[in-house]
Amino acid sequence: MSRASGGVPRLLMRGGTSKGAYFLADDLPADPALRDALLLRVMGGPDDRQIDGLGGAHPLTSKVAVVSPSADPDADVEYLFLQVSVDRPEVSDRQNCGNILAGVGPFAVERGLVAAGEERTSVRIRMVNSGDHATATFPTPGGRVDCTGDAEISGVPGTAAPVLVEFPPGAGPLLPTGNAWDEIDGVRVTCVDNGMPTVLVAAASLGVTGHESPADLEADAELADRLRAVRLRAGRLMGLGDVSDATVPKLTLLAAPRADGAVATRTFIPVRCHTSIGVLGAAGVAAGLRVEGSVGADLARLRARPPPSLPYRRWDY
Ligand code: NQM
Repeated sequence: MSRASGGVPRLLMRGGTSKGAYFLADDLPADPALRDALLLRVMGGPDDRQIDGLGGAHPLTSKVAVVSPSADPDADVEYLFLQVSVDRPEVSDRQNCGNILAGVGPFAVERGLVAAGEERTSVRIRMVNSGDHATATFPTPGGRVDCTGDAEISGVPGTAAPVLVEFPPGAGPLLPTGNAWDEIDGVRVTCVDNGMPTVLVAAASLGVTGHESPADLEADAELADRLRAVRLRAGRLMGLGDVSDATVPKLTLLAAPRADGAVATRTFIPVRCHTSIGVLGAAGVAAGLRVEGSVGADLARLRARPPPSLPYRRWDY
């Protein structure tokens, strides 16, 4: 039997390559300290195995969405993303999450915040962490959410219903330092923010290929030290202040692709290495590579002319 989670209704859902617990804001304590204490208990932390909760013992499976009706004329619902630390008693709202975003629309229909259409439903979402907006469209045949479908993504076995997520241009600058590249500790980086503050680095400039497994990269202590130093300096350059305890910016190693795709990536989020890639992180890589002179532009196999909406629109599942 698990420790008490207060009988709070929640849905455990996969969004893209992540998994999390989705709550209605009204079902959680309004006081953030009480809410966070409850969420730590629900997810089972702090504990390396999250043995007594819903978390999957990795940051990618220890995520929470808090959803509520929106008073914003451009949104149907508000989505607050919370990262629940696995091994520390911490819950952070300092970043957004595009993967968990993919589940917000279906959740809003399931929990009665938005009425379903007969074939598909679009839900306009305000992302509380960043103030940005997104619209998610997904199948609702016969007015019910249907999670089955034939859409596939790397990193997830099987197939599921597609969720189309559209992002209008964000308010902030794409290049927070104002430069196509900066040099930190002798390493050239491109600092980009297309919904997720991310530092792009050529893997080779840190002495790795970028094709190592996430486990091998995580085990490289020298690499971890260099990444930490670069990230702390980049955080200040990006106007984020002291990021030593923050989960942003992320650090993405870039390499030429070995198979299909435009570029190979390995992203540190920021200590563990992502086993796939985040949605907003990928939008940052895609937009960053289009900046003339950016790090990685010479490694990527880019199409001559991108579709006009490429940086802001993508499918997620
Ligand atoms: O970049 C994990 C994930 C993410 C981020 C992380 C994400 C995004 O769930 O949009 O989804 O970077 O902490 O994959």
